Amino acid sequence: MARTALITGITGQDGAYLAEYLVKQGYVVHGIKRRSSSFNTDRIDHLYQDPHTENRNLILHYGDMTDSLNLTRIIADVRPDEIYNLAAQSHVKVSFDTPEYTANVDGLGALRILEAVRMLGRVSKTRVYQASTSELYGLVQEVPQNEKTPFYPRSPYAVAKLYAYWIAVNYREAYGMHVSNGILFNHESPVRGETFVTRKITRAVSKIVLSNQRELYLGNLSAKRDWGHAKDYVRAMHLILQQDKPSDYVIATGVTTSVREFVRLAFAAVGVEVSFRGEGLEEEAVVTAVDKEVFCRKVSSEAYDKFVKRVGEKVVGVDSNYFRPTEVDLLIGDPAKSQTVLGWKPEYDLHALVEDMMSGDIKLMKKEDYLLKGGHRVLNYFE
Ligand code: NAP
Ligand code: F7E
Repeated sequence: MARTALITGITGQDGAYLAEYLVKQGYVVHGIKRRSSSFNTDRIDHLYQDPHTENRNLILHYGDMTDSLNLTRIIADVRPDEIYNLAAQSHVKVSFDTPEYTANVDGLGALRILEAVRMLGRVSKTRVYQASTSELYGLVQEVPQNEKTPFYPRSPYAVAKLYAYWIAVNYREAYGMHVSNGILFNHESPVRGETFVTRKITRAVSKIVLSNQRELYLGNLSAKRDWGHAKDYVRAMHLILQQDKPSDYVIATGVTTSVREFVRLAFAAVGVEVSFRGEGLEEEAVVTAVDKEVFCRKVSSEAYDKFVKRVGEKVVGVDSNYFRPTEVDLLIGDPAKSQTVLGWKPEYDLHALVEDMMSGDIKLMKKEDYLLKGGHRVLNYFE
């Protein structure tokens, strides 16, 4: 019998990669999708099966993390072997604007899932993965951060996720439930949400080199993050639920990089050298050189002729609107436990991640350009 997984947040970055991975492993995957005025299934369209198809391995259900009746009914109907609770209002800056909603979805949402499993008598039948986060470390108390590092959350998002982390631990200890926290450090991909900093950078750099945008504005360029690839991180989620005993795991690369350096790497991926000058709100990046061979190969020779005229010009500036009321300055994870216990190792390093994101966005921006000029092709991120 195929195993059954239920993924909340299946339309998000991780939900899409996880669904693809589990379908390949032979699972029947159920996903919860909230109602929206547009389809919002771009990331999983390549997996979608018409409801009239027999023996489907991807089935979507309408639902919402704020609706416990709905979540309970879905869990009762699906009777999953594994639940991956990935749904969240996941943007840290937005959580300062929507703190109550974030607490409801990210904090109480986790409780609703756990309590539904318990009420339905599925404690020994359903394993639960809770999407915890390196944001829990916030104002870091130790460098690097491991499973024993004390938490110090710095945003409504992180505080909501702190509740979810501890309610998961509590259900494990109180009821013997197989529930585990994956404390995942930042992970990105070509389908990362467009307003997270890495994707904001790779999209903008792609538009800038295609001469469709002049400048990119960012917030704190000095923030440092431990960035990995989502494709590697969903493998870790699955491994965590395959362990005999539930536990909590840090998933990270062990390498940290500043936002400023990520910008430099994104331009470098298409043969453009930029250098930073000035400080604080006056800091900016200017183009210092263009490698013709790399640029023509990665972008196009047509675009080269236009872009090369921008040597010496500003392409990146700072806008204080992107600063956060309380910032997380430095994150770097210690993945020793996940490497030894789970045998997990990432395949992508930062350079491979930047390459993947830049080639995805160059392709996408060329298509958007084509659409703007009257083409009618449907954009599909996974093409
Ligand atoms: P994401 O791309 O923002 O996806 C979030 C998913 O949650 C989307 O499918 C979204 O639906 C859904 N969602 C939001 N509010 C909902 C609600 N009220 N009811 C039902 N579904 C709702 O996030 P991600 O990067 O894939 O991250 C997955 C999980 O891991 C999140 O819990 C995040 O907080 C956590 N996490 C992420 C990272 C990271 O670096 N990516 C690191 C650590 C932890 P829509 O598509 O309709 O918006
Ligand atoms: O910011 C700085 C910003 O929004 C990273 C979520 O997936 O990972 C993510 O949270 C850093 C911060 O991710 C801009 O101030 C500078 O220091 O890409 P981000 P995040 O806040 O680390 C964790 C692990 C999660 O759990 C979350 O769900 O970059 N930064 N300039 C900027 N950030 C953004 N978004 N936009 C800027 O213009």
